[in-house]
Amino acid sequence: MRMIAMKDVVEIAAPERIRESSVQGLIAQRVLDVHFQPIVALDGATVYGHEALVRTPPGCLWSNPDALFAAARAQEISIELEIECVRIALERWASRAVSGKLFVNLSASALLAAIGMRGLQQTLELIRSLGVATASIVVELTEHEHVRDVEMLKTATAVLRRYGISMALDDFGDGRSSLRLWSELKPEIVKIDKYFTRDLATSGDKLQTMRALLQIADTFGSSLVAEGIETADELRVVRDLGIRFGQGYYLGRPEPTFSNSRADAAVALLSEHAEDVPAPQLLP
Ligand SMILES: [Ca+2]
Repeated sequence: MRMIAMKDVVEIAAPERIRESSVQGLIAQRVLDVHFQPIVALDGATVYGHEALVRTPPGCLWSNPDALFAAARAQEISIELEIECVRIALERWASRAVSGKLFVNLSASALLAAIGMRGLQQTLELIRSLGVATASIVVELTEHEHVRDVEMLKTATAVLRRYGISMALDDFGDGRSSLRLWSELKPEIVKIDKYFTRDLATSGDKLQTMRALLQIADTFGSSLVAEGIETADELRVVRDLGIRFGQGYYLGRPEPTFSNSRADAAVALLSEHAEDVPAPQLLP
């Protein structure tokens, strides 16, 4: 007898859910899912971790995460949605027994809410019950340009670190700079916005910006992730600059499973010796 998988139940039920117009309803029905995109260590072409990215069910009113989060903001339920996404990510991660780091996204507001007394204990209990090591979790701080209370965020970061959880600044350079936050939080990781990766091979300005960011990272003890790597040229330049980690379609798309799905071409490129790669247009 064939067992009915949860996936089948969700698909059968989908026609009912396309009429769901409340984000709260989606959360209550537990129909949201996450996909995982690899973050690759560029020195050895190994998968360092995966970022969990929320996905809506087939036929949902909001077909992509941006639309879902816009609706959540309009319905004043953003924080609940963010925390639900972390819960789903932890459950999926634990059920697949993957090695490496799990990157989850949280805004400062959601993080502070989750750190609130009951919230943190509930989250820690969930992590413990799932058998996930807290040291494998990296919180990507989103929308950090809106942070007003840096001191409170520093306290929250200290609490997370006490449990072995690392911090990352997400999408750095998108919008107003959060350089002060970088200097105060000293996150283990800073993810550089894809704007700076795009056409990096042919943009002297972006190249100099990346070099400056590497110096800042060195000062504050952070490692960089170059986001949005989509071409061999971008990967080659990012690697040659000495940026430690990369993420983007060229290295692997978000997938429902963990396939260590780096493109063969990317692995081959990363295996080359840097000195063998001519890149004369990059020289100052
Ligand atoms: Ca992110």
